[in-house]
Amino acid sequence: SFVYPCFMSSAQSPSLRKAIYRPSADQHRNPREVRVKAKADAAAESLTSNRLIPRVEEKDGYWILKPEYRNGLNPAEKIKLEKDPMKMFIENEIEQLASTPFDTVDSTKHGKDDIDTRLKWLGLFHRRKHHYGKFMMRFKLPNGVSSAAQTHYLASVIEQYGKDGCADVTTRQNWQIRGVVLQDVPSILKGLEQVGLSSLQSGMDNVRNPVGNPLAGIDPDEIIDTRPYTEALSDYIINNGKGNTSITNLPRKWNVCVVGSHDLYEHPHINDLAYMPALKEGRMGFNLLVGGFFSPKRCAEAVPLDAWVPEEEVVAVCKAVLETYRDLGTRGNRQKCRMMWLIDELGIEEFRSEVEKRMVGKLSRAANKDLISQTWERRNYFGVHPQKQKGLYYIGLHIPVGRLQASEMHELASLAELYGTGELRLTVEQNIIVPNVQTEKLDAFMKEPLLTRFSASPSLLQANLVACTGSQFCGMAIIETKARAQKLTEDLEKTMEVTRPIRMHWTGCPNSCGQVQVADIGFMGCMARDENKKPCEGVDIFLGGRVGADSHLGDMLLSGIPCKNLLPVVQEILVEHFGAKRKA
Ligand code: SRM
Ligand code: SF4
Repeated sequence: SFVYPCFMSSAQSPSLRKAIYRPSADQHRNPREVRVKAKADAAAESLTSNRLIPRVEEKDGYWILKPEYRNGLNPAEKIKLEKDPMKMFIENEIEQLASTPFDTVDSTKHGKDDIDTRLKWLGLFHRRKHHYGKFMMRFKLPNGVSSAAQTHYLASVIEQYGKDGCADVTTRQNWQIRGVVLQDVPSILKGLEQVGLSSLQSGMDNVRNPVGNPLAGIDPDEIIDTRPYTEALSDYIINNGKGNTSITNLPRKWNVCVVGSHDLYEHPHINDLAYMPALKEGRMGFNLLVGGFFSPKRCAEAVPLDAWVPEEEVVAVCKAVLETYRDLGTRGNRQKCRMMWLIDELGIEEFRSEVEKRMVGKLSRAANKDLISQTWERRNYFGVHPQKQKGLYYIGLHIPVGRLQASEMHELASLAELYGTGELRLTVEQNIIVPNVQTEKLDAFMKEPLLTRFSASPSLLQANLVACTGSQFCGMAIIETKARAQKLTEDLEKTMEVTRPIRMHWTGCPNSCGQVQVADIGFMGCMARDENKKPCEGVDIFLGGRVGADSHLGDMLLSGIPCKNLLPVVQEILVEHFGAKRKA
């Protein structure tokens, strides 16, 4: 039988069994209530009343750490203390920064901190390591809905940067654009405002893009249209594009999603706050999950808060959860600052009562059951599907590893205008859905040449392929991801026959932006050793992540596989775990 380059198959090899990374129940596995209860009991015993005193206070409109909590801070906290990053937007410091020569700004520590860190509050990420002087820009695109004007505008920005300019669909159903130079930022910010987009608060210790059902409002089987909620959340988060300083000094990043269908396209189990549609006494509302996150040292699935809110309190409870986290979260070791660490420390009941304190009125206990079917099979959104509106269809298109050039964005937006309403829907698998196409226009749409590149019927291996940015642009990357993911998938298609979709995710480092833990097969970048013991780019391979009703996180199966030896390893995994056959 086939021998892995590093290990035997997991069933056969004792050394591999030892090497398999098994996260403790504490980290991954799913006995949610048991874990939370145990922590709550321990926490209740050890909590002192001082622990519930807020650690931040408002000063001149900004939230800062009280002096008595400034010991042992991590570097990001020190940068925030020196100057609130939102000042660069709210007090328009960006104008002056953009008109100063880049080298001059970059010649002081303060300037470097502005460029590399504080500008992330404006959605600007300096690509110092691989593209000095060039920025990636990220947005708020609630529910992943992009109008034709927005898509054309973003395309027009990147096209002026030639080969440096391109765009990505991200794993939070968002756009990112590349090649931006500082001097252009003030005019880009104005352009964004004109098309109803904002880049505010999209990096560092801020709330990320609110994710919703990509089929919201058009899916005949949806439970609830998530758009009003994701939009309301986004409006609150960035204060309608003016910046919301009350939540821009969080202890760490924070993710939110609103679930709209049984498919759980939104990945509620890996968000810091997830709204699960649930009826209580005949009223529509949401049960809440809290604390899901990934980080290099720990991954945790969200746990129930035992709370239900009616529809009209969606924003109020988000605000209360965020303020609890802002006030009480710790700000030392960056690896221990995500909200789940606070939940663990306080215990879920105490955390819940702190949330309640920050709301007007009482927080209801969870509805007995949410409305998510436990037996639902997650649907494939590629190709043509009827909408709930008679005579209209949506068409799911595959965007290889989420990467687009300016001309392709323009063309997609134009097609959406010609055949639909101009709208595009971005998905967390880095794909795009074109909604609102009339029956009589379907045939012509399906014949459009762009569909040879962005297929409506991608192969079972290509369809759900996800890859984070990787070393082409990301300074944290250990390996290149997007091109490699494509190449391996093409090689697998040539050599293997599969009978069902297989979700392969690539992520360039343990931050897991490419969410390998939710994939059927996940590839996480690491340094490995080749046959001559020389260091080379490699991956740790994850297996068994599930999405949908029985969602849970996958485990590491193999570690340190050199990328160049990957094809036979993955072929074997496909045969052993996914019933694939080798082509003759
Ligand atoms: Fe991420 C940092 C890209 C989704 C966990 N992520 C980064 C940075 C900003 C690092 C940097 O400064 O270079 C990456 C920018 C690279 C670039 O040039 O594009 C980056 N993350 C991405 C994107 C673009 C991956 C993609 O190709 O789609 C995703 C953007 C989403 C968005 O629109 O906002 C992206 N990142 C995620 C996700 C997935 C999710 O949200 O479902 C995660 C794991 C989930 C989570 O956060 O709980 C994720 N990114 C991280 C982390 C680890 C966080 C932690 O608590 O340790 C970092 C590093 C950090 O924050 O210290 C990070
Ligand atoms: Fe960069 Fe790592 Fe995130 Fe990939 S997983 S985008 S390499 S930080």
